[in-house]
Amino acid sequence: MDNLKIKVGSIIFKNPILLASGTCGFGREMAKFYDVNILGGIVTKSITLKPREGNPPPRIWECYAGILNSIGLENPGLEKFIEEEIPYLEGLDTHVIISIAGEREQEYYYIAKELRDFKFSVLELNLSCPNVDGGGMLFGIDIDMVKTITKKVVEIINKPVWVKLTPQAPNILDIVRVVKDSGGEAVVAFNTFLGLSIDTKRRSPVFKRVFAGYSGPAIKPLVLRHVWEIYELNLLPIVGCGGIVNFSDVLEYLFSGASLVEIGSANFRDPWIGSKLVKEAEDYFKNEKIQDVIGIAHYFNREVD
Ligand code: RRO
Repeated sequence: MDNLKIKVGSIIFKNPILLASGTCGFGREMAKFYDVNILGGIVTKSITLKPREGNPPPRIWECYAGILNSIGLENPGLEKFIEEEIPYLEGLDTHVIISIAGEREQEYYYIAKELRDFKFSVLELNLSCPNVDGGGMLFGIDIDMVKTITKKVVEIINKPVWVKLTPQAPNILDIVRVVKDSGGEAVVAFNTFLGLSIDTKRRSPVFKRVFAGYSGPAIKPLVLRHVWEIYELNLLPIVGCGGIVNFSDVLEYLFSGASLVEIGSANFRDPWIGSKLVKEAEDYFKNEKIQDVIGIAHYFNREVD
C-alpha cells in the first residue's frame, strides 16, 4: 500500500511498524505467530562478539504500567548469529535491522567488519543497554564515545547506521547532533529507562544488579516529549520507541515527529500486536499519505480557535 510507504535516510519502508530489539528474537520466533514480512521491519536482539549467558534470575518484573528487565544482553555471539540466524534473516522480505552491542568500543568495529557482506538493511548501534557493567548505556551517555563509535562504524560498514539512544543521557539533543555529524542516518528514541523495584517480602531490590530497564505504557509521554524536541532540531529522522500498546499510540508518535516506530514490550503481552497495528495503519491511511502527517502536531498545536 503506497500511502504507508515512508523514507528514512536512504531506505524506503513499506509501513512504519517495526519490532524493537530484544522483543522479537531473530524474527523466526515471531514468524510462529504471523508473517513478519508484513511489517516495516524487525530489529534483532543485540549481538556481541562473544556469546553471553546474561544476568542471573530474576530477569523480568511486572510493574503497574510496564516491566523492568535485567536480561543482561544474553545472545549467542557473532559467530553463531552468522551461522544460524543470518541465513533466515537474508530470506525475509522486510527490512532487517541488526542490533549490535559491546563492552569495548573495538567490539563494535569488529562486528561491523564481519557483517559487511551480508544482506540486511540497517545496523542499529545499541549504545544504551542499561543492564551491563561495561559499554552499553555508559557509551550512550558519553558524547565523545557516541561520536567515535558512530563515526568509525559508519566508515566500516557499507550500510545505513542508526543509533539507539538512552534516555539517561543528560544532553540528548547534543547526542543527536553528534550522531548526525558522525554520519548516522537516524536515531532510535529510546532504549529503556533505568528503574528500581523493591521486593517487599525480602526487603531488597528485586534484581541482583539493583537497577534495571523500565519499559511499557508509563514511559510513552516521557519519550514523546523527547521525540518532539528532536523533531524540532530538524537534523535526523526519528524512530520512536517506548510504551506503544495500540494504534492511537502509534499516531501520537507519528504526529510528534517519529517517521517509524518500534514496538517493544507490548510483544510480550500480545505477540500479534505488530500485525494488528499494520492492519490498522492500512485502514487509517486509506486516503492519506503517512509521509504527510509526520510531525503534524507541531504545526497545529498552537492554533487558537
Ligand atoms: O539485554 C538486556 O538486558 C537489555 C538490553 Br541489551 C537493552 O538494550 N535494553 C534493555 O532494556 N535490556
